[in-house]
Amino acid sequence: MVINDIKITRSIIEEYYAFTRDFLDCDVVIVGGGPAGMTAAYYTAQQGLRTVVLESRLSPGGGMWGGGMFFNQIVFQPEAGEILQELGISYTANREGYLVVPSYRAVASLILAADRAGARILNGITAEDIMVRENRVCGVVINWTAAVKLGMHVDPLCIGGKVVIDATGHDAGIVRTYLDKSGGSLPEDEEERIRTSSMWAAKGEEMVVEYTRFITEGLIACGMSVSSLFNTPRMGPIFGGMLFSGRKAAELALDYIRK
Ligand code: 48F
Repeated sequence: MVINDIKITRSIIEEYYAFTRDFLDCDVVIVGGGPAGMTAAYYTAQQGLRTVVLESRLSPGGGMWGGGMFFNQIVFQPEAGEILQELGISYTANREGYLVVPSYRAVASLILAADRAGARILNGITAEDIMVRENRVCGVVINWTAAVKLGMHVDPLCIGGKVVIDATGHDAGIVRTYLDKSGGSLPEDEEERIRTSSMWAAKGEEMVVEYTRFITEGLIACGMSVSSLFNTPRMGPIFGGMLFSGRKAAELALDYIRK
């Protein structure tokens, strides 16, 4: 074959257009491609929901690349084995009783699982705002991360979804935008909120799943964004809670959409 530069360019543009066109108005928009968002994407896509993951960086994976303090091993509690197997993430059970996976394998396998389930992953794109109709979150406003970072004056586009999942990690950027704009507050009594966010992995892992929930109509928080919003204890470098939270977010989205 004689390689043709123009055909290469046309292939990229046409494929990207085809890749995104049918997902501009989809079932589930997941903002953030870390472990929680990718797990949610796997489960919603696998159930046949049209799912888009928006990731502001070039590489999805979020905080999973770095393991603990750059030691690139990801630790899961044994209860996460069932999800790891379903996602096709092979692991070693170590003598401490934990499941361990090199971070690059964990991230690569998660991305592949979500992709094979049918999720569309759009990287290098930042969700910078939300769309709300009749008190229901129904999509996000997006722009190229490069344009956002350079402060370029470029108008954004948008992606509509029946459910938006905030899986943005510590930022909880989508929920905070919603709270800022609506003047709303989190759906919990003050008393119920945990006031400490210091390290306590067992409690943190439990609470991140318990507090994975709808913040308002059409908007779910999952993963580290839940911990950040509800000040739950830090779980540090254990990741099972992120997978369980992502799976719970997917189940909530499925119930909501099927009602
Ligand atoms: O931070 P991140 O990995 O969140 P997570 O999936 O998992 C948390 C763990 O990695 C770790 C932990 C484990 O115990 O504590 O921290 O909840 O992934 C969040 C992703 O969202 C992207 C960000 O680049 C990262 O990859 N992101 C954040 N804000 C936006 C966004 C945005 N506005 N638009 C698009 N992507």
